Order: sequence, then structure tokens, then C-alpha cells
Amino acid sequence: MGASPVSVASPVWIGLGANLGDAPAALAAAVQALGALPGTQLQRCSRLYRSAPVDAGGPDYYNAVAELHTGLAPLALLQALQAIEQAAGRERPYRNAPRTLDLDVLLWDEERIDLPQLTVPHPRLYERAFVLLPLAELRPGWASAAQLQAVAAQRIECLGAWDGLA
Ligand code: A4P
Ligand code: MG
Repeated sequence: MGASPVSVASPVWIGLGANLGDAPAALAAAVQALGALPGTQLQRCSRLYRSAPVDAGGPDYYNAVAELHTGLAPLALLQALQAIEQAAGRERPYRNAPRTLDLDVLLWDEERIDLPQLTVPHPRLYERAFVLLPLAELRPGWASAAQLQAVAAQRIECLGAWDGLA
């Protein structure tokens, strides 16, 4: 007798960013869209942050992190994220150009993913206050004091609860 099928949902953390158009509205719509993906539940969302562009120009960014449980495979989720970005009017004129919506896979459970299209943990995760601070809200104790100290000079402000908050 074979074992009964087990549905495996992985905890996944998604970084959301935008600095063109109505960025808070774009982030709130994206959080709803993430929770509506097949086989996927929105678990929690961080508070909303406003941050100075890092390695980039243009207006201040709005950033947040969402925690999902998904049964999607990594590349299927990446494709879904890119479809949500496109629906929000994402254009890619050059690297780190200002954007209406950016969705990055930050962490996939405890896994490492090393594919041509997808690197997880996100390679620039630890360099960025706009990722570490909202992620630390959802995973208290995950970032060390030294890691948080390393990004302490980056300008970032927490705007508190918002529409995306689950
Ligand atoms: N890709 C590889 N790994 C991943 C991953 N873990 N998640 C590939 C998502 N995509 C991943 O991404 C380019 C390619 O990366 C994709 O086709 C995918 O196959 P992109 O979003 O089209 O291009 P990008 O925006 O130039 O790259 P990326 O990686 O999103 O840029 P960064 O490094 O995340 O920087 N400052 C502030 N304050 N707030 C921000 O949100 N964001 C950036 C973007 C720069 N500065 C910022 C912010
Ligand atoms: Mg991206």
C-alpha cells in the first residue's frame, strides 16, 4: 500500500517594492493578488515602509514583505510574480529603473535555489534595510543585531499598518 498523497505547502517570503505611480495602492493590490494565486495562502504581511532608493535613482520606494504558503513550484511562482508585475504596468528600460511593482522571492523555506532564472535566498537580501526590517517583523530574531547594524545608515521609515496588512 502506498502512502496517501501529502500536500506540501512551503513557507515563502516575497519582497514587494514600487516607486512609480500610486505605489502603496500597487503594493496593496499585489498582496491581494499573491493570496489569490492557485494553491497559495497569504499568511501575513509586514507593515508598510518608505525608503530611499538603494543602488538606484528616482523617487522614494514603498516596500513591504508578504509571507505565503504555496504548493506552487519555484519557477511557477516566479512566473506568477512576473505576471502580477506586468499587470501593474512594469517596464524594464534598464537595470534598477524606477518601477510600478517589483516582486522578489526572498526566502523559500530553508531551501537554496540556484537556477539561471531564480536565486534564493535573494542575493542582495542582507545588504538592504528595506528587506531586512519588514522581514524581521515576520521572522523575529531571524536577522542578527550585526546584520541590522550593517544597514542602519540606510534611510527608511515605517509608515505603520496599511491596506495590505493581512
Ligand atoms: N531572479 C533571480 N532571482 C530572483 C528572485 N529571488 N526573485 C531573476 C525574483 N527574480 C529573481 O529581475 C531580473 C531577473 O531576476 C528576473 O527575470 C528573474 O528571473 P527584474 O525584477 O526583472 O529586474 P531588476 O529589478 O533589475 O532586478 P531585481 O533583482 O528585482 O533588482 P533588485 O536588486 O531587487 O533591486 N531601493 C529601495 N529603497 N527599495 C527597493 O525596492 N529595489 C531595487 C531593485 C533597487 N533599489 C531599491 C529597491
Ligand atoms: Mg525583481
